[in-house]
Parts: sequence; structure tokens; C-alpha cells
Amino acid sequence: MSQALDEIKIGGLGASRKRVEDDRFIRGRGNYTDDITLPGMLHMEILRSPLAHARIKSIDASKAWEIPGVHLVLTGEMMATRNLAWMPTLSYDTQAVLATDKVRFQGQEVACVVADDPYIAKDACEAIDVEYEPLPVIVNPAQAVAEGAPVIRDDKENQPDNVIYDWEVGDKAGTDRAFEQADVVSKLKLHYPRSHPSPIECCGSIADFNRATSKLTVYMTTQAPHIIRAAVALVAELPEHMIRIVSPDIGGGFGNKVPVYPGYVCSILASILLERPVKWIEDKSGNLISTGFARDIYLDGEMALRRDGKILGVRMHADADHGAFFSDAQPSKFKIGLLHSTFACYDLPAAHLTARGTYSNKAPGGVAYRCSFRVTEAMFFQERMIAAAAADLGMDPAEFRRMNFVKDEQFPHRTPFGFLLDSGQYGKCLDVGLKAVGYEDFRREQAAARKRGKLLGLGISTMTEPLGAGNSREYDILGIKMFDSAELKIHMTGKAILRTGAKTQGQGHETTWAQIVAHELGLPAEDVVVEEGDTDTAPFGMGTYASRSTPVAGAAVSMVARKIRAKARKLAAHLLEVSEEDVEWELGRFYVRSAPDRGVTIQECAMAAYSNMPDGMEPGLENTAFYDPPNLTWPFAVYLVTVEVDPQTGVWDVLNIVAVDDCGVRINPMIVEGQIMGGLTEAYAMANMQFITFDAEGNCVGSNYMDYLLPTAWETPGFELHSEVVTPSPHHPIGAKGVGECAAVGGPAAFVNAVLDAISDTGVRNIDMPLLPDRVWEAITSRKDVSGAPPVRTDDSPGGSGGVVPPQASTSPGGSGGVVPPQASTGDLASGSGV
Ligand code: MCN
Ligand code: CUN
Repeated sequence: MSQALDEIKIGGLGASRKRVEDDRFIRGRGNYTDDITLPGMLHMEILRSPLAHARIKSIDASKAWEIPGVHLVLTGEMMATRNLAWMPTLSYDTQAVLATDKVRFQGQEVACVVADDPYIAKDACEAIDVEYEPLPVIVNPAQAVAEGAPVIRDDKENQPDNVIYDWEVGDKAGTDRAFEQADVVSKLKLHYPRSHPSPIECCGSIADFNRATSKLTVYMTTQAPHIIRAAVALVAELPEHMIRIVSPDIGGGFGNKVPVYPGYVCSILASILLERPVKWIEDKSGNLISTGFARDIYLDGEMALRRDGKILGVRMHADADHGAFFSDAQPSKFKIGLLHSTFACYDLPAAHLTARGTYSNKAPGGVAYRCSFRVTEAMFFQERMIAAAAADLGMDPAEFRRMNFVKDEQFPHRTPFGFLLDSGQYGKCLDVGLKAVGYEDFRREQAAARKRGKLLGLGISTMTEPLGAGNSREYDILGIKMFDSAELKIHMTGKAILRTGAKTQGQGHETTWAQIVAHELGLPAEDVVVEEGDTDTAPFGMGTYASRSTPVAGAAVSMVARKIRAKARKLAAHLLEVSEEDVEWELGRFYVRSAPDRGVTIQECAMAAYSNMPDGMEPGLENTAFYDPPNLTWPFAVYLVTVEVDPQTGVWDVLNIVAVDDCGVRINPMIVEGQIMGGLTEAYAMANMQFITFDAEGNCVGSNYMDYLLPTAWETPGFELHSEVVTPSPHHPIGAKGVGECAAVGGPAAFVNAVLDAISDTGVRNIDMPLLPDRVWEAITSRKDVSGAPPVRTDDSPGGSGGVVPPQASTSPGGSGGVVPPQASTGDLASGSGV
């Protein structure tokens, strides 16, 4: 009798298995960095700069040293003696660990104190006397390139200005021709404001240097432990095999925990100097003010259109504000991440993108927040531009999209920017979404409601995201090729441990990787324990970001399980006393082809690997796979949002959200839905309430949860999720595509398009995020766009209490430029008018 195992029953592919990690989390038994206490451990706190740009005239730490319980005060000067005042970033720039010459953003690390407890350390920080000489401040790209702008990075040779890069991609001549042939040219310009991943757990590290063994162990909140090990080896010049990076449980990463932060480096140096464990746990304001933010990009584009709705070409320019150091974690070939994935799902004959990155007196960052390297900005611009173009043509936005989609039979499809899309059914996803939202009925209702003065709107957004970097031919970070890995050890009783080079931060890898093993080997998922994040035990991998884990590490899990199965087949042939060619496989069991009831289970094969292997066979049942994907995976999604806007107040309420996600084969449908709901919540937050901005002096406005709003369950709308469209990735071993970021990437434009649709009678083409009620109200009453960086209201800002950005006031991003001298009155920041 055949021992057919039901895959769902063993927790294999497609099982909505409960997350195994949640058991410890909901019992309060998680093991986060701050939960770890080591014998003799000291505590470190950071002194941050109150000014955005200032020369450091002197630092007097003598009073701090005198405070009882203080063990060490680190300053830039001391770091410099060990060549550690500066460190390399992941984008071939340098970043100050502790400031020596100047401070370049508010919140920059100036000194560290290590003490018996964090309170003493904090008090001692306040006892450090720093004398600053304020310098003119730059808070946007227009100011950065304005004439006479102060050079922020005067520490660098060959850096005469504030430009980090000028980059271009695509076909300029072909795009110019498309515009010559266009019947209609549609234009759009917008700002995607700075946002912050803001995980609930802040960043932190515990460095533990043991002089006796020369071993450095660092427990820390990193999404990419092996990259950190490499960085520590190179920066601190320590031997790599003497460095162990351990990422324990992580309370959310969202991209915030990819970069290398000064706090990590200082805790390591302090531990080496003091030969005691040193713990640094960032506070919330420190996290919001100084660690990797995202976006802050000005996008300006136009679309060449034929009268019948065919898109002929797209031209785009991006101005990205990277803050004081270019510290993006992104593939090194692409200066502005994968922004050129924009319009990938549309069949464009030609496209051209130029991008300029500039320094400013703001915290460094720019790339990471649920985004796969700026794909969020790419998709936001794409779907806002598509909506604007449909309006200019007087076409239905759904039909306009359908007409221009890459069609099912066109895959694999090469985009004009050079990406190769693997698979998709875009039209089908749109159909499912339109039906679910009741498109035709809503349009009728909307028209009827408008007659009664009620403003209803429907916004559509689609997204396709390049997920799974590498392949190693095109993708590397600092020259390290992007691939990933999995190691599987099957013990003699058929229980197993799996380790990968990825690092879960809430995504549920401990649950889903075991499901892949269950699918490949027929072992019950509960018999497979998954471990990630310890560089001493995990195989080398590039970590978890860019939703690359399923496309790359997940593929490696399949591949290593298949290696194990190949060896198990030999063991089965030996046990069954037949030749290997006569052995067949079904889930969990090998059997003799001619006598199907003669079989052995995978568990029996495991036992044989340790107790009864054939002569000459290497014992054991363990293996490792490194997986270098042939291509990225390209999930697709359609998001539809309906809203009602109150014309009296500009307040808008979400009526309905429909999400149709096609991420290929779903390993765990419940986890996928959780990822989509989380992403939609963040999308709603970005569209509705969230931004971190700066006044003219570079003061960060929004470095606390009073100003930087996180949506709770109370304000988050409900979602209707659809999973009926499944287009497997043709090159992924189990046909899965990434999904972790999709909804955060594609979601924001659906909300904005919905609000703009509701007020379409006003002729307003753009309101920049966040769509706060006052901005929406301003647009309705002025019948003008409300664009630019979010305004900061001050008493003396032009327009008095208003302070709303003049719509599209100038042609340059962020306004007319003009550098603001320090301590000058706060001008209208958003228009960049300065003084
Ligand atoms: N999955 C699945 N079937 C698929 C695709 C994915 O079952 N076809 C499952 C995976 O097995 C995994 C989860 O969904 O358990 C997410 O997988 P994937 O899309 O591969 O994304 P990663 O695991 O690489 O996670 C990274 C992604 C990123 S880049 C950000 S940012 C983000 C996100 O995940 N940060 C998160 N989701 C997050 N969710 C939580 N809870 N916390 C974060 O910090
Ligand atoms: Cu861009 S945020 Mo996720 O890739 O860690």
C-alpha cells in the first residue's frame, strides 16, 4: 500500500501553518538584543549634535570622565587615533563614526560614554561640552546645487560641490523620437517625502571582546549579519574568523537594520578597549533622527502618448536627497537603486531616466523602507503618471492600463531599461480587482453622489517589483556578489535543522522554510527547526531585504533539500536492494517501480545514512547549497482604493481596499496575507499621515511618535485580499516570487489616486504625500496643486499661519534654491525660498 502523504497535512507548500515563532513572542519569551545580559556588561550612550551643520571648535569631556561609574568617553579625536573616525559605507562613500571636523546633520554622533548603567552614561553625555560654530544649512537638493552652496563634504578630496552622482539609463535618442511622434504629452512632478521604517525595536548591539581567545562576538539588530562581519573585518581590521555576529530575534527591520551605524562600531571599539561587554540600545528619537530613512526624492517626468491611448515613451528625472553621507545599501551598479524598474509592467517602446544624488544636512539614508532599492518611488511615480495621463487623454484609467500592459504572451519581456520580466498575468489581476471593487457600479454611484455634493473617489495602482537580487552577474554590494545559501542537516531519526544566509525580522522564515523542506522531502514541517542569524553557524548569505529571501534563500532551501533527496535515493536503493534507476519518489517515500508496496520512508533513509550505508558511501545526511538566481522574480499586484472626501475639511475616509497580489506559488498563504496587510497599513500611513521633515535650520521635525504617526488598528482600514491569480516564476525551483514589500510599494499611489479622483472636478493634478486634511482642503479651495516637501508652519513663514507650499512654484526640485544661513528666520521651507 502506498504511503501517500498529504502535503498540507505535513505542513508543506500551500499550508497556512501557524507561525512557529509566535509561540515564544506571544509568551514574552522572544530573545531580542536588549534581552541579552552578559556578565560584567557596561552600557553605552551617544551624544548627538543639536545642530545640522557646524564646525566643531572643541570638545571638553573632562566633566564626563569625573562622573562615578563612567568607564570610557569616546570622541572623534580618539577614534581617529585608531583610524576609526570614519568608516566606509555600503555605497563606496565614507561616513563619520564620531564627528571630528564638523557635524553634518542634527542628531549626528559626536561622542559616546560607556558607564555602569545607561542612566549614568546619559548623564555623562550631557556633561560633555562641545563648542560649535554654526554653518549654513542645506535641506533639499535645490539648495544643494545652488550657487554658492556650502560644500557639506569638505572632508573629501575631489568633492567640490554637493553632487554625489549623475546617473542615466535608457535610450535617450529613442525616447526623444517618441516625444516627436506624440499626439499628447502628459507631465507630472512630485515629491515622495522622507519616511522612516521605524521598527518597534530600535537598533542596538552588544559587543563582547574576549582578550583570552581574541574572539569578538557582537549580538546586534542586523538584517544582514554576514555583511556586518565583512564590514567589521575590514573597518576594525580584525581577522574575520575571530568575529561572530549574532542577530537574535529582531522586532521589525523594514530596511532600517541593513546599514552599518556608528553605534555598532563604537560599542565594538569600547569592548575591545575595556575588555568587557558593551551594550548600546538606541532610543526612539535616536532611531528616528539618525538612522536610515527612505525616499526624499523629487520626481519629474513626462509621457509621450498617441491619441488612442498607446504610450510611446517616458522621460524621467530624479533628484534624490541622500543626507550627509551616501550610505545606501544597494547593488553597486545602480546609483539610484532600481528606480529604473519604473513602468516595467507597461509595454513601453522607449524610456530614459536621469538621476542626480546630492548631499544635504540631514541624516544619511535614502533607500530602505520596504522597497527593494527605490522600487517604491518607481511604482509611485509610475501609477501617479498613469493616472494623470489617463485623465489628460480623457480615458478610463483601468482601460488605459489594460491597453498598455505587457501581455501574457509577451513573457519573458525585456523592459526598455534592460530588466527581463519573468512571468505575469496583468490583465487578469486587473479584472479580478475591478470585479471585486464593483468598478462600474462605483462609477455610477460616484456620479450620482457628486450631484449631491458628495465626493467619492476610486484609485487604482499596480506594481511589479524586481525581487531577489542577484543574479551575481549584475548584483553585488561592495563587490560581494549577491546570492544566498541554505544548509540542511538531517539527523538519524529524521529530524532536521536548516540554516540559511537570510535573517528573519518578523517575516516568518522559521515557519516557511520548514514548509519548503516538507514539500521537497516529505518530512513533517514540525520536524525541521530553522535557525538564522549566527555567522558562526549559518552559511554565508547576503541577508534579508529587498524581499530577496524567498527568491534566493528560499530557492537555496529547495536546492539543498533536493541534494539530500538525491543521496537518500541511493540509500533507498541500497535498503530496497534494487538499482537506483528502479527507485521512484513520492512525498516522503521511495518505492520500487515494479512493486510500489515495497518502499522506505525518508526517515528510514536518514537512519541508514548513519547506520547502514552502502560500501564506499560517505556517511551522514547533510548538505549545503548556494543559490545564484538566473533572474529576479517579478510579482505583480493591483490595489484599488475607494474614498470619500469631505470638501469642508479635506478629511478623507477609506471606504474599501481591494488587493490582488500575484506572487507566484504561495508557500504559506496566511503569512503572505499578513505581509500584504502589513504593507497596505504602511502604504496607508505614508499616504495619509507620515513624514519626517526639516525646518530651514535643519531641525528634524518628526523624530518622535507625536509627530511621526504610526497607524494603529484603530485608524487602519480593513482590506479585502485576493489570491486567485497565481503565475509561478519559471526560474524559481518552486515557482515562488517575493512578496514582503509589494503592498507598501504599490499601495500609496492607490490612496493618492483615489483622493485626486474624488476631487477631479477641481482640475487638481497633484497633492504630495502625506495627504493631510489641510493639504487636501487647500487643493479643493484653491483649485491648485499642493506640491513640494511638506511644509513646516512657523509664525514668520510667508503667508502667516498658512505656510502652504505654492503649487509648482518653481521648476527646480524643492524650489528655487537659496541657502539658508544659520539662525536666520525660518522661511517657507517647502518652497526652498530661504532668505
Ligand atoms: N512567502 C510565501 N510565499 C511566497 C512569498 C513569500 O509564503 N510566494 C513568505 C516567505 O516565506 C516569508 C514571507 O512570506 O516567510 C516574506 O517573504 P519574502 O517576500 O521573501 O520577503 P523576505 O523574507 O525577504 O522579507 C523581507 C521583506 C522586506 S525587504 C521588508 S522591508 C519587510 C518585509 O519583508 N520587513 C518586514 N516584511 C516584514 N514583515 C515583518 N513582520 N517585519 C519586517 O521587518
Ligand atoms: Cu528596502 S527595506 Mo527591506 O529591503 O529590508
